[in-house]
Amino acid sequence: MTQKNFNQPLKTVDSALFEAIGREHRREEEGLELIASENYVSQAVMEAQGSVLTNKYAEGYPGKRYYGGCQFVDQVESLAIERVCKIFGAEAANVQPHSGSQANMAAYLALMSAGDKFMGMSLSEGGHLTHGSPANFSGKLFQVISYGLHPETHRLDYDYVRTMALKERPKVLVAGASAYPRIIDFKTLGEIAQEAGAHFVVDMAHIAGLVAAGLHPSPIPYATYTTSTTHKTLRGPRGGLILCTQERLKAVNSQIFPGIQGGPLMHVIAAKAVAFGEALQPEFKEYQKQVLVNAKALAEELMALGFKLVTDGTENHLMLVDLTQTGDGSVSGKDAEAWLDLAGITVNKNTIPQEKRSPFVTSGVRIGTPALTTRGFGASDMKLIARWMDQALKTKGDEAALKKIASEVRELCLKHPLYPHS
Ligand code: DSN
Repeated sequence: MTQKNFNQPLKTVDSALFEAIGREHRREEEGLELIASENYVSQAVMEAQGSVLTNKYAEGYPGKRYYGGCQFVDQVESLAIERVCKIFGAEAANVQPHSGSQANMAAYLALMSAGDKFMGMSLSEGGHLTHGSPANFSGKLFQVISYGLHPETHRLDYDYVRTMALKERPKVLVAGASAYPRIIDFKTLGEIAQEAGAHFVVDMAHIAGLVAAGLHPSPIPYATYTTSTTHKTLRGPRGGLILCTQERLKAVNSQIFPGIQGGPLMHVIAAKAVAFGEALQPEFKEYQKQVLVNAKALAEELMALGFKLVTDGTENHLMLVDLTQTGDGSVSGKDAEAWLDLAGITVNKNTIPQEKRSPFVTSGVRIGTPALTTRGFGASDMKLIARWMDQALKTKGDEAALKKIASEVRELCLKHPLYPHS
């Protein structure tokens, strides 16, 4: 070996790194993870991601690579493609996107040129950066028409989307959200796109696991391209994917490679294949059902305690608290996030419809149940968690009171161990 310690474990060769990872491990074990876009992967997914596949260059696609020695990574990528197509009933897939953003970029570039017009949900009303935010490539490269929520119901305003689409005639209509607690009617949006002569692109990142389990309507029959991340409700490694018909595959494949990416992360693709295999098991459906049961239980208890939720509830894995109408209305999303963090409860501050504060402060928090459900928490735990959240916000940041909640949180969490300690 040319490198000293080549075969030694991290623990013995790099204690600074080992300890930082250990601290994160402890944080994950001892706290309540309620960030709606996060989840915990299985040991098998982690094992695949930590495998020798990280060593391999494999530019190209299975059977058509620009490097030798790709016979085994071809098997890995083919398995991932086969499994994800089976999960979603899609004809074809690209499993190489390093992230959801890159999946979206490739889908857009397969359908549009710079300067073309598309419609997407605005970030402040629940959309995603890549759905046309001026700070993102999507808002810089294309002309964007944003749509939001109905000003009173705070639900998607399909009539408004139709009116705007027929008036603006975008090349692409993008659907999907990062902070929307209701079912999205992909059929109607697909029909609107068709009426307007636009392609329909769906970013189902948040709800992919629910779609996989048949618990949210699927966009596949309506969308030219369906994109997703793999690490949210789908519970795989951090990454992205694109689904489409066989006919549409070539265009998007060439946008991913050589368009915007070079060598695929084969170790991550292997981990995606493992997660897709897990999503094909009957227990995955049971897991997703429980995600919904838990979200409903948490939402109901929070509302019973006086929390105002945007749209007064949830039909998916997440809810959005409107802090302007909760308690005395003075707590910002930033404060709530910080105080809950001290109590061992991790959420993220989030804008609410018609937000008046800046995105760094906000008037809301977004809460989701995928991670805790993976850990085996049930509806009665959700009630307890809602009460802790209520207590935490009422402390107004009193550190001693928050630490007391954190110790109760820790006690509950230790009853649901995640991974073996290294
Ligand atoms: N940043 C992600 C989320 O938290 O929803 C979206 O990609």
